[in-house]
Amino acid sequence: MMAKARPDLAGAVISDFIEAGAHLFDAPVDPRAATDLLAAIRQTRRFDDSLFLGEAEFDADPQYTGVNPRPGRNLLERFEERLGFVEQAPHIVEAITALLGADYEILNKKVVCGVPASAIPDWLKTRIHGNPVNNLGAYVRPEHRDITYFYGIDFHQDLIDYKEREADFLTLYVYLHPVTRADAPLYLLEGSHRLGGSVFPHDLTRSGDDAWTYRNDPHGETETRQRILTGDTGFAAMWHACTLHGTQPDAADHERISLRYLVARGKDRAVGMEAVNATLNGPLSLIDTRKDLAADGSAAIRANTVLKA
Ligand SMILES: O=C(O)CCC(=O)C(=O)O
Repeated sequence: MMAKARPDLAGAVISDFIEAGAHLFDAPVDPRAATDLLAAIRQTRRFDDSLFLGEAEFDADPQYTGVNPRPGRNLLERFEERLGFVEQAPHIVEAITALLGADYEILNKKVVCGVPASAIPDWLKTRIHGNPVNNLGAYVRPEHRDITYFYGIDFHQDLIDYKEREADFLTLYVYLHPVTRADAPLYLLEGSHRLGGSVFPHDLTRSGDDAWTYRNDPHGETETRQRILTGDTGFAAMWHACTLHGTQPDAADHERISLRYLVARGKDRAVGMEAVNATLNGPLSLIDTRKDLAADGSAAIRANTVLKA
């Protein structure tokens, strides 16, 4: 049996989820394997303006939905046998098991790219300026939609994609190269999960250098601390489905490439997550999760809080 990464990692993970709604791993996943995977991902395309449709091409038939990776069009399907450095890493397995039980299931996994400003055509920059969710899938050539591309995304909960589902899952995020302040690091609002599910966009007011007051009417308000997730190759973090997080547009001149997993409990009772969820003062699921979109899936609200972070 392999040694535990840290004494009582399981206990630390559960108490971190109760307190902060997130756990940042002390130990990375294997940096060499991460670097090798990154090189293989970079071989598959140029991360520049060749990713995108032309303006006239886009306008001829705008498609705002169904533009994310899906079974049969997901780059990670090609690299399945290389993912053991994450999926079988003893500390990752131990931490997820503590929260979700031994029969946990990967709901979804994909490569996420923070696209640098230099790669985005001018016509597209003008269109997306100030939008809260700049998932660029709509503008990406269909053959490249096996990755999710972001140019920043406002503070949101990952519950946003799961109407009427209980917050019984977590997100695991892994950096495949060093991520500095300039590489669109994740911004996480510690403790924001405590107010449970909340409709996007969220009611956040800056209350200090790293602090935000967050309201989830009628469930109350809480003070949260902003944590910027910079990290080295193989840095890993995971958070609750109700934890607010977001990214600013990528200010570096190169892309940020990460792995994003959603992991849910199986059929067993998930003792750790139940203990976490018992501490929340708000709904565990939502009928509607967002009110920022028009009927065709395009942005109907132009406002963005994470840009003020
Ligand atoms: O990687 C990013 O830029 C944003 C990712 C994110 O917030 C998400 O996938 O939920």
